[in-house]
Amino acid sequence: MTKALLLIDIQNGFCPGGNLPVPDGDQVVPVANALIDSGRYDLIVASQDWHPAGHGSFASAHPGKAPFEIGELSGKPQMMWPDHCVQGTADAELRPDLHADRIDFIQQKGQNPAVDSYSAFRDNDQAALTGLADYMKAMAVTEIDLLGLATDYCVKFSALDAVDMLPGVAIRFVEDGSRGIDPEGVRQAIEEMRAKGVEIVSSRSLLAE
Ligand code: VGL
Ligand code: ZN
Repeated sequence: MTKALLLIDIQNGFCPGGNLPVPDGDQVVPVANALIDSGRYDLIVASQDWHPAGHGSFASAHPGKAPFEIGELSGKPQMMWPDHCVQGTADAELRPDLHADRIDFIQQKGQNPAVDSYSAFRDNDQAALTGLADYMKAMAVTEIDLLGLATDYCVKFSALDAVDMLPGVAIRFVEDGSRGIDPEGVRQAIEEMRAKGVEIVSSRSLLAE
């Protein structure tokens, strides 16, 4: 058994004070740290939203569009985000209070300005792979517990892709280690994950195993 912990986008930009703050986003850090420090994982991976300046998901790249409106990117509907997680800025750094010295591998994503990439495994158009699925296969991963930011975007799409791209691997979503942008979106995300076979768990139950 190779147990992996997958930490999704626990970055300054998605926490209070960041450019795309998720309500209470910083509260996932102690949960992530407790799991990191538990010693129960053979492999710890973090994803990092890593956009070039002027990325096509930014409202600022679309004249007349405001953040959180629906726009278009490469001919497809795209949520217009505030500028966030620009490569090399403090906004894109992992949270400084995350126990990052224990992280084995960081998967960056979202570098292509013409397509967004919510999932840590592939772009939203499902064409370009990040390489994370192959990495996890090479490491013979059998279980993935995932958590982070934001439940209704990057966490959800990463979980759904993990089910599709890593057949036979047990995927679990750690609910108390995750926060979302929109409460209704979070409710739907949890339903979608559950329907796809993702187990919904708490850090307390994991730490008691
Ligand atoms: C995310 C919106 C835009 C996320 C990333 O990490 O959930 N959301 N980029
Ligand atoms: Zn982004």
